[in-house]
Amino acid sequence: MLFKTISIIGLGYIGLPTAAMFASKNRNVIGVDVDMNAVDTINAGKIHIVEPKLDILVKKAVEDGFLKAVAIPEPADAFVIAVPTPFLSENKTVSIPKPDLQYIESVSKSIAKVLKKGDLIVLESTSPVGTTEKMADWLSKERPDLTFPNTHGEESDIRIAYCPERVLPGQVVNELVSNDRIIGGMTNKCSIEAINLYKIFVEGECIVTNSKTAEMTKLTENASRDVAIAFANELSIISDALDINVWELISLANRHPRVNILQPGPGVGGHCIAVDPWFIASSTPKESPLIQTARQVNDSKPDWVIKKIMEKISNLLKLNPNKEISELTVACFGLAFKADIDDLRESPAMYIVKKLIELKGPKIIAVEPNIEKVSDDIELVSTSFALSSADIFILLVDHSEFKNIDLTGKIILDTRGAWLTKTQNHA
Ligand code: SAJ
Repeated sequence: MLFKTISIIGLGYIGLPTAAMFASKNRNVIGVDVDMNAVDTINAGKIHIVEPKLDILVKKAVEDGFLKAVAIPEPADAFVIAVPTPFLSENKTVSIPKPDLQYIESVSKSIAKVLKKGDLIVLESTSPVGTTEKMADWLSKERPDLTFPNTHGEESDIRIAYCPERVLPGQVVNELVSNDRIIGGMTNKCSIEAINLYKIFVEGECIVTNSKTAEMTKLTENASRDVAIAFANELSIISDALDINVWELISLANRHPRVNILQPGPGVGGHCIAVDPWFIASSTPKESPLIQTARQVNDSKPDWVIKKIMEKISNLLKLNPNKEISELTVACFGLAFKADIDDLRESPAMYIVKKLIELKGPKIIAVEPNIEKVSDDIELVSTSFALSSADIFILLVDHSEFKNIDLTGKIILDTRGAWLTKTQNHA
């Protein structure tokens, strides 16, 4: 199959760069999204998300006539699905949140209408194990005139594979090309077609497995990172109790040839690592105590940081008994979920700042160089304003702009290890 026309469903952080990549190889790409703002922006040759180098790729693809965006699926030779898999809305009250597959189900129903014999469908969305098989069931119910791999194996009219995305936000354009790809075809022919599709632009290796193992591989990658970060976060709490500098501790332990501890922080954010481990836990709750505990350790870290900030405030008030708490100002540096991006999804820094504001204690100001406006309740200020007006300084995100700020003699809480020297415990 030559894949003259390729449709990408979902034009977000993964779908849009993938669409632009296929278009850069002179394939006709039809991007589909329900968000009309995204559709109109892309058709104007612009982008609605922040990702380095993507603007140039999309502009060229649209100008050259290889990329267009639409709201309703049109016929194509291959369909790549990159829509979100959030939690079910009732999940805030249950201990193990369950994934919500409604977007994948509704996309399956809408592309079913335009399918023809020989088409390939690839699911890229992070999904619980078994979702690809469910998708094949949804599709075959919609189109009884076509055959699918779940019922007709190698002889099916339609090929289906699960091929997870694994790119790092901020480096998506490079990683899409260079990363290895996991190809989880429902049959061998499905895998061969999926490899043919990705080889249009992927320079990394395409490694074949079945769809369930491919689904689990993606979840395993992010759960493994979550567990590793939880270990670092727990070490930071232990070190604080024992009056040990955790950054020095980790750098010393990492001198061992087989030890590689990650960095503690104020918690784990983003829409991947803070979410995906629950997809394993929700399907195997009894078998996944370590993964669940890691989630809980990382999710509880922002509240621990708030407790530490409150300790700093009460120590300062003890030294200045004539001052009221409302006369103090706390400056929080960084709101994004990690360094040098503008993404606020599941950001522990945002959680901490919002909670501090709710406490109605000291005045809270925030510095966030990558975002112009957040919400009415958060007062964004410049670094120099924060330095001249705050009493306590909290580093929540280690953006490049913050690394060389001179805070000599100030009261600080450094959750990222960028301000404290390797041997300094307190400030
Ligand atoms: N973090 C720490 N300490 C560390 C590393 C990270 O506290 O040592 C925090 C970050 O500050 C952030 C969170 O973890 O809040 C997640 O950041 P990240 O850089 O680890 O990962 P993401 O969410 O940007 O991207 C991850 C990547 N997965 C892995 O590295 C296994 C990426 O390759 C995936 O494609 C992406 O999830 C995804 O889409 O699933």
